[in-house]
Amino acid sequence: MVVGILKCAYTIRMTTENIAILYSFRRCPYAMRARLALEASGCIVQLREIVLRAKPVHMLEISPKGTVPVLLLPDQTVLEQSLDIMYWALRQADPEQLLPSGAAYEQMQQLIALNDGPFKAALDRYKYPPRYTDEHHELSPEQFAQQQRDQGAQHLLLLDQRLAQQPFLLGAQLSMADLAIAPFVRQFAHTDLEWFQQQNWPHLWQWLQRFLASERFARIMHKYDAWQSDDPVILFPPR
Ligand SMILES: N[C@@H](CCC(=O)N[C@@H](CS)C(=O)NCC(=O)O)C(=O)O
Repeated sequence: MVVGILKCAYTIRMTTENIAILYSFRRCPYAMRARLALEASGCIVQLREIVLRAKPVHMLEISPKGTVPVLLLPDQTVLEQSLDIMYWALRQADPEQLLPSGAAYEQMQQLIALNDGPFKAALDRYKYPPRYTDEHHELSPEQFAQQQRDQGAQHLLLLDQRLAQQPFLLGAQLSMADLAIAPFVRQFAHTDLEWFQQQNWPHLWQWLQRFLASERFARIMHKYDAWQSDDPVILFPPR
């Protein structure tokens, strides 16, 4: 039985026996960006919510590195990097033209590299200083966290400058860059929301608020119980 007739090329060929499987974790920013792109593409997948401390055996069989998101395609291809899942989804269908091309594509790659590299490193250290005690040296955990917060803030100030010129990271329209980066800015903001709100980055704050208030964000943050192997199929995005 065909269960989805949408623009997404993969979904048009999809049958109930042949639906891609997404292993996901609701609060993970990498999984969020994957779900955002899937939602934007109109591609339907079966969602399996996981608990990080008890990963499903099947997930580890197809992707032994043990991180989410993981997407298993009907032809058994495994996509185990969030960006690969975003590209896959938007190449299936991109009704809002979120995938940039030319110079904008290069800019997006640079922004994502800064986000996933130095910004994410600072975010992790700011959020979880006890995990990095060997890097604290003479600093107290609080001083270390503050140092890392300030490093992350340098990057956010650059995003704010960009957003002072244009409503979205690459220009006048929402793009994959916004979807790939906003979940990480959200996580940084929520580490100490009061501090975040006091900073002088009004354009970044507005951009984040628009993202958090969007219907799309609400849809990808729908809550699911942790998946059990005998559960019925749960289709994502939710109807
Ligand atoms: N490079 C990966 C990173 C994914 C990642 O690190 N996900 C975290 C959750 S946010 C994870 O699964 N960590 C494994 C663990 O904590 O056991 C991607 O882009 O998908």
